[in-house]
Amino acid sequence: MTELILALDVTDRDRALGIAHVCAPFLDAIKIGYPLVLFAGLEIAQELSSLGLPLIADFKIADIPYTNRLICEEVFGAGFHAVIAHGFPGSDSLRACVDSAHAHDGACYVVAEMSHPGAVEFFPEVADRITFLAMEVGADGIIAPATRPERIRELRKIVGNRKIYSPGIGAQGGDWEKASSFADGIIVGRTIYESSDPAEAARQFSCIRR
Ligand code: OMP
Repeated sequence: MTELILALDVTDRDRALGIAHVCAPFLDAIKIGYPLVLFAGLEIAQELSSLGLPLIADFKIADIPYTNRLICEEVFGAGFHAVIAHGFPGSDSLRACVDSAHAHDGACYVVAEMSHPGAVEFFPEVADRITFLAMEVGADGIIAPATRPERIRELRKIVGNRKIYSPGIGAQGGDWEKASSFADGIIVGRTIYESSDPAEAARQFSCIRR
């Protein structure tokens, strides 16, 4: 079964809560990033906690180890269950995120390669190294692009049984079928939350992914 993760990049607290509630039965996790947290605060994690779903904080953390640790402590203290971090700042920075996540019984996922068109300018050259680093420091998995499913397949060789979550389905042009044959989970935002019926859109993903 491929997991379905809702990217809740909605900049209105009440709308975000409403969409999360109606979609929840079809989801395996909710990913929340700057767009929603900047509007609604980290408290949004507590407000979503009654859904009983893992909450992934997508801050693409990319700082020095000390600052990374401070960020992670705030995020896990607020009730999130996982963080997404960048690997390019290096092993010490990434290890700070992984160690903080594991100290809270949480998870850390590392951006190996991004999904947007501009990602081809830098990422393909470093994606393998970032993925090896993620495995070396004990990260729980990586983020890899649904827009380039052949890259997910390649990175799988490094990741083994650890998780690959894949964004870029729908609005960015990625195909769910190809991505879900190589990834453990798909991350879907606009195709669900901009739908006239978000619950039905989530339900459809939840059917086709099994
Ligand atoms: P939609 O394009 O609306 O489905 O949203 C995709 C979600 O995945 C957004 O929250 C992005 O920030 C996130 N994302 C990417 O789109 N591409 C990446 O390479 C990495 C991420 C991510 O780390 O989640």
